[in-house]
Amino acid sequence: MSDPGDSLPIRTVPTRPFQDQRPGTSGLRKKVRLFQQPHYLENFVQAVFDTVGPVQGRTLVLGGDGRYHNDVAVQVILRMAAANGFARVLVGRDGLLSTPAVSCLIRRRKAFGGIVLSASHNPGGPEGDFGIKYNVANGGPAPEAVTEAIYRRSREIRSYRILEAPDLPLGEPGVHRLGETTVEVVDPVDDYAALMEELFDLDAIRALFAGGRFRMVYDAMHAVTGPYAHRILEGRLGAPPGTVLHGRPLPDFGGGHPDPNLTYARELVARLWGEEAPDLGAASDGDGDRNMILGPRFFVTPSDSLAVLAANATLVPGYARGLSGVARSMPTSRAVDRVAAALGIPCYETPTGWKFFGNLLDAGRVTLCGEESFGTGSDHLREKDGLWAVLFWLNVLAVRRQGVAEIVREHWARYGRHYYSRHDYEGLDRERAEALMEALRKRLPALRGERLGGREVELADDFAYTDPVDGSHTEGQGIRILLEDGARIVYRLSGTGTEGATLRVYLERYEPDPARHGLEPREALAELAALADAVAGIRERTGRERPDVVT
Ligand code: G16
Repeated sequence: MSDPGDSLPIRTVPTRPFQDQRPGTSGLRKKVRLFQQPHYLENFVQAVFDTVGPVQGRTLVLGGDGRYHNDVAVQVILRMAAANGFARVLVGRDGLLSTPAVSCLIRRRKAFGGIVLSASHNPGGPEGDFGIKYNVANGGPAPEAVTEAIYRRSREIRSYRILEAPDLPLGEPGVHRLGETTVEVVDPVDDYAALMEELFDLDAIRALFAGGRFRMVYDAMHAVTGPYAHRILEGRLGAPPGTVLHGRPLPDFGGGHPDPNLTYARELVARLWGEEAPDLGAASDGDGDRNMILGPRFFVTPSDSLAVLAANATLVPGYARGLSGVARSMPTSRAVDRVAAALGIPCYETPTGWKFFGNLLDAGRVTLCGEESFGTGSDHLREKDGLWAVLFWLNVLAVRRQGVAEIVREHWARYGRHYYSRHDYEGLDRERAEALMEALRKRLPALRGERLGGREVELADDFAYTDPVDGSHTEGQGIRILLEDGARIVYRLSGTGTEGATLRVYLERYEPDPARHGLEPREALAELAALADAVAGIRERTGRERPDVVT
C-alpha cells in the first residue's frame, strides 16, 4: 500500500458556473478543448457530488474508455472524490473501464455510484470529444430527475473541493491511500468476466470454436473492449489469436470512428463481405456498450438482433427460466413486439436513452431490452453491453449450430420482417433543425386522418412517456407517424452530438410475406424515405441531398 499521507491539504477553489453543462441522452458530451478549460470538469464533478450526496463514507467506481484526456480527468476526479469524503474509490487499471464494467462493479461491489468517462462512439483525440456520466447505485445511468438536478447545481456552483496531491500510479492493481480515502486499482476485466461466466455456457462456445471449424472476427476499434475481448474470446473461449482486431485501446482510437456500424467498421465489413468470410463478425464502440452483429455478407439490424435474442433466450443458461418482459426505445423497430406477443409477455416502449430502462429492470418487469442504436442488454446490468450481446449470439449459435443469416431468415419467416433503416443528417445548423421539428409538430393535428402514399395516417404524435414504475413523465421524445399498413416514420434530434444538430429519421415497414423478405432495405424503404422527406421538407430545410450516415 503506497501512502501519500493522510494529512494532505484540501483546497476549496472558487469558480464561476458554466451555463452549458446540461447532460444529454447520455451524460455531458463536449469537445475535448471545452473540457480542458480551467474548472470545467471540476465544476461538473462537484455538481454531481453536491446533487447525489452526502457522499461521505461511500464507495465510488471510476473509469473510462481510454480516450484522450481520460488519464488527466481520472486523476482530477480521484483528488476531488477524496476531498469530498468518499471512503473508497474503485478505479480501473490505467483509468480504463468499459461502461458495462462500471455498471457491473457498482452492482457487485455494492458501490454508491460510478463515473464513466466517455463520449461513447464519438471520435477521440485532442480535436475529438470527451464526456462524463454519472451512474447510480443500481449500476445504471442517473435518471432524468437526477441529471436535471445536476444541471441546476452546475449553474449555481461557486466552488469545488480538491485535494492537493500528486498523481496516483494506476498502472497495476493495488491499494493506495489518498488523504482519508482508499483508492483500489482494479483489473478492468475480472468482475465482468466472472459475470459472463455465470450467464453463458462458455464451455459450449469453446466447443464451437474447437478444431477451427467456426471462425469469428471481433473489431474492438482500438477502444476499450480490446482487453475484455482478448481475455474472454481468445483466452477463455479458445478462439485463435487474431480473432480480435484493433485490440489495443488508443487515445484517438487509431484515428478511427469507434462506432460499430457498416460505415465505420470498414475493415470488419470487408472481411465479412470478402473471400472465406468468417462465420460471425462483431464490433463494439468506444466504451463497449454497443454491438454490431454480422454473418457472412449479412447484417443483422440491432432491432432484429434484439428480437432474435428474445426468441432464443431460453437456450442460454442465464435466461433459461424465460423472460419477464422486454423493452425497446420508441424508434427501435417493432420486431421484438411480435416475439413478446408470441411469448405472452409484456413489451414496453420507452424514450431513447438507456436510463429509461432502469426502473423496468429494477422492478423485474423486463429481462431484455434494446435500441436501434446498436444497444442490447438485460437485467444482468443496468447498461447496454456490447460483448455480452456477442456472447449471447455465440451461445445461440453453439446450441443451434446454424449460421447467423439462417437463424435470422427463419425468424423472419415465423414473425415477418421489419425492414428498417435510420438516416442521419449530421452537423446541421441547430436553429434550422429545431425549426424543422417545430414545423412538423405544428402539422401533427392536420396529419391525422390524412393520406400519405395512398395509406391513411393512423397516428401522428410527439412521443411522451410515463414511467409505469415511478410515474415520472417525459415529453417531446420524437415525432412518429404511423400508417395504416404498419409502416412508420419517426423524426428526432439526437441528444448525443457535440456539433450543431443531428436529425435522425427512422423508417420501418412490415412485410409478413416470406416471398418478399429478400429485398435490400434501401429498396424496400425507398418510398417511405421519399414520404419522410416530403412530409418534413428535409432537403429543402437542410439543403442536404442525402443523409450522411445510413444504418
Ligand atoms: C446513447 C444512449 C442510447 C441512445 C444513443 C443515441 O448511447 O445511451 O440510449 O440510443 O445514445 O442517442 P441519440 O439518438 O440521442 O444520439 P451511447 O452508446 O452513445 O452512450
